[in-house]
Amino acid sequence: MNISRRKLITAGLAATAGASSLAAAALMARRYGLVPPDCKGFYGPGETLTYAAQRLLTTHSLAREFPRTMISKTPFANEVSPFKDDFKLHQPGTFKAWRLAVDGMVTHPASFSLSDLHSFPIRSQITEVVCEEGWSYVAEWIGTPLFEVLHSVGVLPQARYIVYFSIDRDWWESIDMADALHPQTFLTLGMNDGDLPVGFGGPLRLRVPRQLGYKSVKYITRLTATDNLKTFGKGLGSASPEAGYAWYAGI
Ligand SMILES: Nc1nc2c(c(=O)[nH]1)N[C@H]1C(S)=C(S)[C@@H](COP(=O)(O)O)O[C@H]1N2
Ligand SMILES: [Mo]
Repeated sequence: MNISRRKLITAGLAATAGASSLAAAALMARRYGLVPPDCKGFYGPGETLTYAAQRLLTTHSLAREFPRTMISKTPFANEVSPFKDDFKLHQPGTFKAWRLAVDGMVTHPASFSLSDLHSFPIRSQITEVVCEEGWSYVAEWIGTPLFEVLHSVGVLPQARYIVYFSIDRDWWESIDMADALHPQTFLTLGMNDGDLPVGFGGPLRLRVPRQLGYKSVKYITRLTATDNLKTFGKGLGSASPEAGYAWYAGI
């Protein structure tokens, strides 16, 4: 999409939202394929407007990165559900048997060990985790950009979303390809120069720094590429909208 067309649609979205109803803006977003999976219901038109406007304006933007001096001295690990036996089997130790399955709309479905993941290019970023409850912290995250792994399995061009699942069963999320291929979206293996502690999602966490903390799911075991989110859970794109939170949580 060229800039002037993008500007035109954005202006159109803003104008229709301002002038009359959000529903009119949502109609327009639908015409351009900018509708999030949780577009129905009371908050639907608002969600659509947020997602569509963000995608048109900020496709290539980076989440803010911080200098090393701003790394939080005491980062806060949010509480997670009690670990079940399948996780405890991996603890304590080096998570030698941990696997990340990658399947769905890919040419070469694969299952990666942590050391397989370490053989991809490793990058680091100092970004903030922002919880919807109002707290945040800054940390260094070390890992391989998700796009490296997606390229290696050959994601089909028809894929529109990456759905990701945790061993922590209730947690699963999805992101569109703009975020999945974004250079700051990391399969995270380390934090602040060390291994990723279990409290912060170790051994493997997907960091999505352009969205709120709840999209950065801990204990990732599977990724799947799809063109349709309707077949997952209640069809709203992830566990969050099922609990009343937005699927798209851009910051
Ligand atoms: N598997 C799993 N991932 C999760 C959560 C969780 O409870 N389980 N909490 C989420 C929420 S709501 C936030 S704000 C962040 C918190 O990250 P932190 O524990 O590193 O502070 O993790 C997210 N990822
Ligand atoms: Mo959160």
